Amino acid sequence: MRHSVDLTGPCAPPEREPRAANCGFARGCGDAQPASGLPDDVAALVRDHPCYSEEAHHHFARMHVAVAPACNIQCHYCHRKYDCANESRPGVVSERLSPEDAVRKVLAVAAEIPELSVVGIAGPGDALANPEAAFATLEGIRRAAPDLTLCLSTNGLALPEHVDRLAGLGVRHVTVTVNMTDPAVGERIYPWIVHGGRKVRGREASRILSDRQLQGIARLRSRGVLVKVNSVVIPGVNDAHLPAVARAVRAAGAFVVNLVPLLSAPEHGTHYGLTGQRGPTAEELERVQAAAELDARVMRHCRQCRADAVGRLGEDRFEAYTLSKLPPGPARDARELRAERREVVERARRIAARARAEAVLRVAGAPPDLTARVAVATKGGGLVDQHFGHAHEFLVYDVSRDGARLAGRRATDAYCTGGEGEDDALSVALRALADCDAVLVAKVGRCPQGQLAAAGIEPATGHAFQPIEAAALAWFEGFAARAERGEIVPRTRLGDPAGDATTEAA
Ligand code: CLF
Ligand code: SF4
Repeated sequence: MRHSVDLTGPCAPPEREPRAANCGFARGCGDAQPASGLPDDVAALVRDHPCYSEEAHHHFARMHVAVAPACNIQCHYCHRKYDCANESRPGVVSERLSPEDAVRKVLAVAAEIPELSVVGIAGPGDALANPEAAFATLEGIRRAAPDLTLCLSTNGLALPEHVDRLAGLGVRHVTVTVNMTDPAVGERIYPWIVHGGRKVRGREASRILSDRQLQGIARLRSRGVLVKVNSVVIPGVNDAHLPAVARAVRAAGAFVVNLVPLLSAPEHGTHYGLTGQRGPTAEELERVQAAAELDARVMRHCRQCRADAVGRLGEDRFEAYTLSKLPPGPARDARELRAERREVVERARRIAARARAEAVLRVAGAPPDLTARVAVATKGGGLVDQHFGHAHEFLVYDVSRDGARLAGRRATDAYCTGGEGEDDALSVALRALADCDAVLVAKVGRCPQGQLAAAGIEPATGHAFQPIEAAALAWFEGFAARAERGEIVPRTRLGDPAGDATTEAA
């Protein structure tokens, strides 16, 4: 069942004129910035960055080098002592690196993963609270592998004084985590900061932090750096406030906003985890994203990476690249290999774009208010090519005659382990996909097939190995035809966001 969505709450989007189907602006007429169709210079900056471009994340990999152990603030959702190889969340890291080791590791990884396009510093503390190590690392990578894009993530407290050096080094992508602009909200997230050599607490701490974050974003923008803002969605603390945060950071010059769910399991040992502060449901997260999207471009494919993550988003290969496992001696220069991989990706992109355009033409006659939600199992590479039982996550797309748009991702446990189906994992997957009309997979076993169908989720293998968006649209073509023949009653129609109708087989 698609859950009903309460759009009357604090995050409800304000009333607005309906948007024309061909309109590229999030707010319809009056918006200052198209949701798509970027200026050429910006398009070039996001094209191969797996976080700044949803499409690029199918093809390109990133790696983080954990050279920044210290932090200058405390967030109630952070506890960096905890480490677990199965854990994927910011701040978690298996080993810390010196700048020299970081450069050595980057070159070793780049020699084996030609789709690597970005190297970032994302902790485990704050990159700019460790400026010597951070800049020595960035400079070393810039010298050794100038074709790799440099990226950095920070809480923003020490950002204003480092903007010029970052820009001078050719860093064009910086993420700032902004969870509030209102200190009354901030004092419930940050117990203290260290500023000017002293510990500051309470609202004053959040006021200083917010001022410096907005100042830093504006300075970065003035130096031509693309700023991504991450905001942690904390129900009952800042969820209602985040649309205002999105407005403020966009006004300061941020390019995209990434709203990520609070992770607060008690075993993580964080203040929120220990005091019972929960994270948002998938539905709550989507509601905040929809409200923020009225004012800013919103990222929906974040995987909340570890500070030592390696590989494409959604795959974690960090264990294969610990220092003790790196090959001895200098790594080979793999620049040519990376250039060849870029050409392969360009060919795949052209094929996917052609398939998408053809599929959009085929669904052009579908009712304008008809929409469906489909989950996709993919190994990466932009194809529907994962077995249902092997999927650890599904990408969820909203599909209509205008195209297929990523709505988010749903993490699950792989149902099939060692050839056996796990009932518990199947229940997790069924819950995760409860609001989907179909799941597109390369293959699916008979048992899960039956249970998916019984839950109102069509298991579809007819689009295996097709590019994702074209596959989703091709499935939608059949869905629209069945709806027209009266064989199904679609549970949602565009303009009926409550989505509380049910799908019924005729
Ligand atoms: Fe890393 Fe962050 Fe750069 Fe990406 S991650 S520093 S912008 S290269 Fe990406 Fe990971 Fe989400 Fe970050 S998926 S947590 S947004
Ligand atoms: Fe942890 Fe990052 Fe917050 Fe510092 S800024 S306390 S490293 S989450």
